[in-house]
Amino acid sequence: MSYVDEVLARIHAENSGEPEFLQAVDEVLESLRPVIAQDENKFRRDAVLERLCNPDRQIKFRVSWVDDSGQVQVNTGYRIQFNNAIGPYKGGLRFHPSVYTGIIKFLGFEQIFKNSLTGLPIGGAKGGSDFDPKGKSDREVMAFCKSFMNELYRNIGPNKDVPAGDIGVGGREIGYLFGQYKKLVKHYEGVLTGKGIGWGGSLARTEATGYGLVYIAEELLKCHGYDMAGKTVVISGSGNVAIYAAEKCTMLGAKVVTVSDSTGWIYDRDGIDINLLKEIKEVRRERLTAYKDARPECEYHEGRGVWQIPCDLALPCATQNELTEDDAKLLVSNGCIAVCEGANMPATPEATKYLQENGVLFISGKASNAGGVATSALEMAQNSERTSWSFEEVDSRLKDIMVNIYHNIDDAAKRYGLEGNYVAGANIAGFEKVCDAMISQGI
Ligand code: NDP
Ligand code: 2IT
Repeated sequence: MSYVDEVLARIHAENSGEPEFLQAVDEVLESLRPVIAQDENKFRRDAVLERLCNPDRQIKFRVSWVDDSGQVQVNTGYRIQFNNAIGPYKGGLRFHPSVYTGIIKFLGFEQIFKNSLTGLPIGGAKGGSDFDPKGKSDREVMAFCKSFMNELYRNIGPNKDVPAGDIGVGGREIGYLFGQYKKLVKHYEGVLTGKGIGWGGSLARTEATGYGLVYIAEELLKCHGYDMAGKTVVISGSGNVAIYAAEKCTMLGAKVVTVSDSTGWIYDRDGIDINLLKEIKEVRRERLTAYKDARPECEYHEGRGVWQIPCDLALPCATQNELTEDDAKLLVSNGCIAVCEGANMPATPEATKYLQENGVLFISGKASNAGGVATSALEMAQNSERTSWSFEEVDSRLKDIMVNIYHNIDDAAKRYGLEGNYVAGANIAGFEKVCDAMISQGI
């Protein structure tokens, strides 16, 4: 049996209740076959793949807090520190009722390769809770965040592990978490990223994941003879990543015609009104039905459905496995040129395969959404220097990073005779740097 197959069998046997984690591992290890085949015995002897697929440590804790009625609520908190071969652990926190060990493991595993692709010194981790911020008052969110940090603080630090936002964790939550960390350790230090601009945050971090996604999409299109201007773009989600992807597409002269949330989706033929979307989602924290109320000429549909709308570029920016093989078929039959993942693992393996086999340019999330964590690393750099850079400075570094990622994954794919397979290119390029560091540092 090949070394890759041995490890896959072992990882599947040991993690059978965690389908999202297994999906992420399968994709990466399949891509690494040609790399491993070059010196299979050495990789096996060093147990490189087993070490990569088993987190350094998993922290799981109880979070008790009091709701507005006086009832005590109990949730579970997680921080999974996967790999720190190239820098301190880094990765977001997700607050969503679907969170369990398998989700955090898949995200932490992806984060190793993504962070490596940024070219910056950050290792891979992820955390979060099954807490659902939806419908909670500000005070309840604060109570939860403070209690969550009462456990998390002992495991993180600016040179150890630096969390940030993800689904359900934005500027408000980072503020409450930071306040409690500071209270507990009595240090003012850059332990979280995505902080407010007045207290250690970086300009352009809020925009970074969405903008970065569009910068890499623009480079991909440019290298294949297309221009962003005039393109029709379909986006899913309406959170941090979706909003700023839509904003940058619009700034570049493309037209974004859809957004979605977990209850429904909007089709706005005239182009999504970004300011209205921000007001509804970032300020009022309302559902997309409020967008329809404000713009009665657009269409609102319950459930899911954005991928049926004809487009040139599709940017899934909501959650894992939200773009299925049937959706991929619709995109292909409507003449879609490219799909770039804003979310983590939004396309199912079958969808990815179908898109690639039918000539759609496809960049996987660990490359295309790396702009968020890259800018988090820039926030860490600014905190270390006790300075802050201008929006233009951060934004131009972000753009350079995304353009570099595109060329690195393109080159890696070509080196292994897989030209145009950016999924394999991203997995290989992300792996090479981490693997070299692990081997250099010994056991
Ligand atoms: P937000 O919480 O800001 O927004 C998430 C959006 O996706 C919301 O519109 C939400 O709808 C929708 N959504 C979430 N879960 C589901 C679900 N199960 N079914 C349908 N819709 C869903 O999160 P972000 O924008 O930050 O994150 C979106 C994706 O991008 C995630 O995959 C995340 O891991 C990834 N990502 C985020 C980065 C960041 O910097 N924030 C960086 C890199 C990747 P609703 O409000 O109704 O739940
Ligand atoms: O998935 C991701 O890369 C993030 N949620 C951002 C992580 C970070 O540390 O900025």
